[in-house]
Amino acid sequence: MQPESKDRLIEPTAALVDGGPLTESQIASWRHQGFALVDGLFPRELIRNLLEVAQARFPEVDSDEAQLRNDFGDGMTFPDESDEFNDLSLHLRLLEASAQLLEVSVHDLRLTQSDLWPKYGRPSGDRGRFDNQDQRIHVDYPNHTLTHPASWSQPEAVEVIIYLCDQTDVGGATAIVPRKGPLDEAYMPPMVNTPGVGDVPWINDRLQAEEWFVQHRPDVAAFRATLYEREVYTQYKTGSALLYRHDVWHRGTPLASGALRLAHNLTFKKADASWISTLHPGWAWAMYQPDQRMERLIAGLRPEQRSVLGFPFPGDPYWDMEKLRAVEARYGPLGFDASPYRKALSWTGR
Ligand SMILES: O=C(O)CCC(=O)C(=O)O
Ligand SMILES: [Fe+2]
Repeated sequence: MQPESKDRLIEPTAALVDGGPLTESQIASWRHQGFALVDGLFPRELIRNLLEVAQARFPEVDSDEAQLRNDFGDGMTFPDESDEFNDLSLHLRLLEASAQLLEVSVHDLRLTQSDLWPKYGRPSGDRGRFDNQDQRIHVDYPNHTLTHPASWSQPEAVEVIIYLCDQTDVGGATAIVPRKGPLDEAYMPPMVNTPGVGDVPWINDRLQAEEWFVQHRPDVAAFRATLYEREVYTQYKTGSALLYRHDVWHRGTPLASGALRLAHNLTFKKADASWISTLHPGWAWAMYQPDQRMERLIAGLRPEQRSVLGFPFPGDPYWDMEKLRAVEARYGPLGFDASPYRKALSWTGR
């Protein structure tokens, strides 16, 4: 299940330096094939600093603790105490890229996932059915949405993996099955032939999941075998972003034994897609943290970034002068600038 021929390796392509940030061909790749692997979205320094923070946060590769980590629990989640993590989660170039893909304004996006987790390379052998080293091919929608993704031409969310390492150093490419077009058998809805959906048990490990299908659903096992045959593999670099969708077949592949891969996963949805859940505690829950990270973040963000957390945008009918004064009283001491909201309010005369 490792990449053999060069045409199965996907190299990142550069984002635009000014404007965009995604190029027409990156947008077309996401829209038609279901993904784009993009470089140059973020300042190198931000990525470098976040990598340092994350390396200090997680167990060392050769520790016993590292060997026990076999899934994506216990990562860093938004809002973290690290400014770098929060800055990357709401980086304007990332928001603009997601807005381009979903064809909405940045302030009509909502953040529903931001977590960073380590993956440790471990020797092969039976690692258990929930192990994430060599994942079964899957789609991500089941643990993001209460319903089923809308038709392909009406995407409701963008998923992102920002890699903080180089694939050539650590392995662990993400395997993806590019969609061939509207008649592609692999992408005919409903997409239910995957572990954890309907009466199929949730199994993460590839060998054990496929064994289950061979035993219980041989026709589905044959279908899934075609997915593995069609995989391509991300040759990511430090700072590359994989932009994909909740309805794209993909999976994590094994790391080099003894290696550590750090990756930051995010999802942005369209504001009105209430059926797509936020994966973490509600953002206001962090207002209980003694370090006041969330208050400081809200106070310092730009209006469109606040809006991505659900804070009403300037001009939103939510606002009247009383509410604005109260919110200003709350965050003003931390540097909140109410003027964009006040200006929009003066236009509407409320
Ligand atoms: O680790 C990867 O490259 C992909 C992970 C993934 O698809 C998942 O955990 O859902
Ligand atoms: Fe996934």
